[in-house]
Amino acid sequence: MKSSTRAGEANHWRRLTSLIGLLAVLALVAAACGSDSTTAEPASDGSAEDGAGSGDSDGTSDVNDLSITYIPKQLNNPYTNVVLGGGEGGAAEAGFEGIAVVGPLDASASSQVSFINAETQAGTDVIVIAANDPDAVGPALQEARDGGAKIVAFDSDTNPDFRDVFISQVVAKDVALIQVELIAEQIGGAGQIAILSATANATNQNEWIKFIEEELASNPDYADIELVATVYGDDDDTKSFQEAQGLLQAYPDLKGIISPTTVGIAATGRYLSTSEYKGQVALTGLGLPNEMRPFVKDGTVTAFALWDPAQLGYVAAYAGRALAAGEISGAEGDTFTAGELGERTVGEGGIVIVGPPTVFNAGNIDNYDF
Ligand code: RAM
Repeated sequence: MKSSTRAGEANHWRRLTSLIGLLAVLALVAAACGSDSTTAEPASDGSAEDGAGSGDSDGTSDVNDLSITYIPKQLNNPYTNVVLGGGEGGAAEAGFEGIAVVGPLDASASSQVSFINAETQAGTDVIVIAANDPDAVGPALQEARDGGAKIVAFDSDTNPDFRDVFISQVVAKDVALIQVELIAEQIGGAGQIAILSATANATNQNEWIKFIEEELASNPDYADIELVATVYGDDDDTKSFQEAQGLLQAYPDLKGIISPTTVGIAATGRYLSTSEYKGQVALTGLGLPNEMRPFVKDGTVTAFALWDPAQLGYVAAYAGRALAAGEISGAEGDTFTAGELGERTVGEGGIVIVGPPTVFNAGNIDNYDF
């Protein structure tokens, strides 16, 4: 897929997704208040019409007229839809007047830059971003902050220099450990494994992979497991499918695959389920229960993990509100109330943890609908 970032393409996607109901809340709110972050015109004095440009001198904004824009890694990813469902609900509940979602169709390093710039131009008060690259988005985010915007990273962090807080789904090391435990169990503690990741730049996957490698190297329980390859499906379904196929061809003795991305694990599940490797080569990682259900039912997959993606977007909205209202600065020890999820504390490094991961298997997968 081309790494096009044209605003027209984004608008097309936003209209399309609104039409099919995925961004229904956004459409309603935006229509009601006339807010459209990519089309807002600068005021005649040259400052932005709304939000950051009209922020108070203490760096906070009028709390009754706040705008928030979500910039996910990519729009065409089912995981993104679940996260944003929670985000839009949380933003409306938290009292944001303008709520928008913009973003690229692919997760390449610089694909979000033009979207950030458009938000700066529009004077958006809070930008919530899942960074495709920790540094490529840096200068654009810095410019947004210079204009008064608060930056909430979620799902995939930026370099911490460029954001106020990072809303992390789960403690990063725990995400790694759970996947190592699952694969070890599924291959009987010995043999070759591979990782099929998202993009090579993704901060979240790279953090988890680092901990996976460390755990494999240091825990004697895993001494007989050999990580033979890490490949990247770029969170593109077709590329992920092909990478899975390539792994099995290149490593005939492969016993298992960890795919720490919902796109990668679903594509790999699809490949394995109709191949001779079904039930022979284990597959685990991070997946959406609704996408993985057929592969659990048909015996391709035994168990995998994830958190509740909607909560991630929801907590990000409340963190953004608390930042823009000047209630928190993102410093360690700051607390804010995340609606019905209750009080959250900003931890070391400006990180807010949302919740524990869940392991899904044949026994519980039907209890989940996302
Ligand atoms: C994919 C994305 C996302 C990640 C999930 C688990 O949808 O890479 O960033 O958090 O997988």
